[in-house]
Amino acid sequence: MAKKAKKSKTKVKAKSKAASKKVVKLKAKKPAATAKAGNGLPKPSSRPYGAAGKALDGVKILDFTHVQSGPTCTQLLAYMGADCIKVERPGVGDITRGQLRDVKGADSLYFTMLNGNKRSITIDSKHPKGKEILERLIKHCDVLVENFAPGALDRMGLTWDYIHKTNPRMIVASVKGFGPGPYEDCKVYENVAQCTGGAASTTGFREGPPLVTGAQIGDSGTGLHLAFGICAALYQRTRTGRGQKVFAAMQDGVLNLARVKLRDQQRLAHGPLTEYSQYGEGIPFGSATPRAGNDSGGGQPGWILKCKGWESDPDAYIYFITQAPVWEAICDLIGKPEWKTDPDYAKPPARLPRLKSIFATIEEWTKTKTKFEVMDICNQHDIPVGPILSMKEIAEEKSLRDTGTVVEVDHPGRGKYLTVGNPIKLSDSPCEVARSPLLGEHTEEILGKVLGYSASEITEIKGSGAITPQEKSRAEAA
Ligand code: CAO
Repeated sequence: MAKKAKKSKTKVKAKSKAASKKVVKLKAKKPAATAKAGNGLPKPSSRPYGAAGKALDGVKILDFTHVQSGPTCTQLLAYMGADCIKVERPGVGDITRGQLRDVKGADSLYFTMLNGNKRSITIDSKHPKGKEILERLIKHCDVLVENFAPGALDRMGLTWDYIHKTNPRMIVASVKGFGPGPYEDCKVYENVAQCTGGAASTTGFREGPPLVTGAQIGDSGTGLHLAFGICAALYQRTRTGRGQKVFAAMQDGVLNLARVKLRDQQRLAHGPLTEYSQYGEGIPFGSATPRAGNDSGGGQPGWILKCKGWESDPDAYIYFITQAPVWEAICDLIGKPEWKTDPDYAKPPARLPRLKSIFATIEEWTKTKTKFEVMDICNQHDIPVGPILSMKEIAEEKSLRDTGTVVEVDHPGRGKYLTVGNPIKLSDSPCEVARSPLLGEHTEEILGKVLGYSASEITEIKGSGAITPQEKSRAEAA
């Protein structure tokens, strides 16, 4: 045995000798190897982190988005440094400016929280002069982003063929409700996507109807998918030099976020889903993934439990995960040390049929403490739990303000408001959140400074009706 070990040691030595020989060889080829390691990139900047510009500096976006899905996408790109030029209908603008208004006459929070860091230009895209301005914008920009109803962009004359001919480098990014298929022509809003993407049928309690979630996974979720596609297309363009179409269907985006439920659909063919509390309750499974209440979507069972004050505070709850590695600590905390060795509780498979009664027992303990006390105590033992935070608590949370995830900005029409800053933090691309633009606030600036129209041309454009409201639009906006 000892001999064998010695032999293999020698082998290792021989191998490492060969390896060091290889290193010597590589060293001899130093200039070529260095060039390859650099991957054709410039020398690393010597500027301090955060002082070398922003990730998408120089990227120009022709932002034809409205409502939520598209604006979410372009706001993220703007947070990353892109110049977002939002084109809006004269006199009307993005419909959300006036929806769910809280301050009379001012842009709504619906609009202001989705359109920060952008510039606004009003153009009637169906007016001949408006079309001419748009052509200049298409030549100027890198990406056109839109989420009109199916066919609307084509009806404006902005077909892929026309755009690609006008600017072969332009990336055309679209959100639609559905991909090609029976529903491709349908208009879609958030909850339609949640329902058709598999989220609603798998959300809620088994005994109740399907449920939509408060998180806007159809709109904001798809906007996020689209932003990722745009960044990938921008990167590919650095090699190909040409633009491409980027398409994100809301149904697909929701399904991507609900993929664990499609996982469970396939598992059903092989037996019951033992981590669903339905299994422990002895209720048979049907042919499709059922609603699972507050069961965890992963392999570690969890549930929402009442905490001190639950009788009067609708958010006095905590999500509690009975993660297997900390099971013994949970037993000690809740006063059930005997469960550590009891064969009915000691191992995860034994616990699965008893989840309901186990969580009821843990709840007797959590009910004696506030959700924050439970959080503190459990974290000392590495037990994963999460308090149910109300929007009020989130708005007031200092750490979210400190990281720039919740930001207060000032607006000339409505005063100070809170918005969500960039949820994605880049160490070399700082994000300063700016207020949303007023309708057409930058029209003249863009016509003159970006598109090169002279002062007399701008006067002529103003007189043409291409950037000012027609009587009908004025009436609609009122
Ligand atoms: N100048 C002139 N006309 C303009 C214009 C401009 N600057 N901007 C928009 N318009 C016109 C469009 O050309 C369109 O006219 P046509 O119907 O004659 O072609 C019209 O305004 C309305 O556009 P729309 O159909 O997109 O808007 P809508 O309010 O009827 O529908 C929505 C809204 C969201 C259902 C639809 O746009 C849609 O399905 N979008 C794709 C999916 C999506 O993003 N949904 C998320 C919405 S957020 O919940």
